[in-house]
Amino acid sequence: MKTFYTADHHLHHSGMEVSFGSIVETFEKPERAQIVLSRIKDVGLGPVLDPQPYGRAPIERVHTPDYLDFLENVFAEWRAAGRDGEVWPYSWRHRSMPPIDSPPSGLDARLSYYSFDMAGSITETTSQAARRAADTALAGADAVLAGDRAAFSLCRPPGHHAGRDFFGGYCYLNNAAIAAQRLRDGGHERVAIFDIDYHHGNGTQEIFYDRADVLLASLHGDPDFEFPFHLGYARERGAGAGEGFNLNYPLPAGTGWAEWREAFEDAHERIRDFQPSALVVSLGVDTFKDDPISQFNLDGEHFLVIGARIAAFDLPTLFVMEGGYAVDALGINAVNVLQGFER
Ligand code: Q9C
Ligand code: ZN
Repeated sequence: MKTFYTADHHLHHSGMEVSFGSIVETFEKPERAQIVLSRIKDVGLGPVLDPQPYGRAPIERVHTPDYLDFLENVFAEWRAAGRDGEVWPYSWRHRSMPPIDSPPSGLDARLSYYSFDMAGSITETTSQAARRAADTALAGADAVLAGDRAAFSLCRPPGHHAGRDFFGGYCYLNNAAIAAQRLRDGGHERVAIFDIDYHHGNGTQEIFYDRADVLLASLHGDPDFEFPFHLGYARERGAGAGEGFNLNYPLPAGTGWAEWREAFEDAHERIRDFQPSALVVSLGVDTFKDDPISQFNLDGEHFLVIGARIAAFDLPTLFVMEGGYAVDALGINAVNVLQGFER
């Protein structure tokens, strides 16, 4: 299968993050995409293609124009305010404070309006990198629309925590959602998103929550103990027309292959019942046993089985890279899914 990739992902690199009270090098670093790319070349998965620039229109099918403006301009605003370093939000609207529905004018208040955490910062070129990751997803969707059985969008930064108008969890633009919408706009009437990243895809859930044309199934660490903490419970099943088209599988810390696979097979069946004509896989491999920020116990060989079971849908399939932070094994694990699919 074709891989879509651009070296422009280097335009995003938050230096640090706070992990359990310590300042550490960010887990979401450029080496992640490099190691996946080199594994793709080592195994000869197929051609590696640079995505074209798509402009804002296909991204605005998912994200709001005011949020895109904010991402583009906030770094300059930060500097103009006389601040050094990268752009970081740091204070959010607590449940005791009444919700608002339009952006405040002050810089810091607006930063919290458009975010939900400080997993990653906004650098001078983060918006450009995120836009190129979205281009990477769109190019993969277009390959599938053009008739490819499958494609891999090697996106970085990742996307599934980003909502219509907010960033968080290392994510700025929701690459998988942008691709799913592209498939809808290209003629697929029902698109399923299978999110197998370790974390709940809260951004993807927010984007499609009231829609019946895009089904989201997500397997993840139970939000009672795991990031993003506030969303991802099984009781969240969609709203209005979208009722029943959002499926969450929260799983306990320590989940191993047998239990994970059972949830995966249940989701697999529900996706088949939905009868989609195309599939987007939010491909995180942070379910790996040695992942430094996660608590599931999948092994390298299991990713081959996952790929084979995804192939069994017999659907045009777009894989979109999400998380995975055990960098040494990341290339093997992610590409195992793709090789398992092709076998
Ligand atoms: N102490 C994705 O996998 N919190 N995002 C990390 C580490 C943020 C994960 C805390 C995790 C975000 C795309
Ligand atoms: Zn993740």
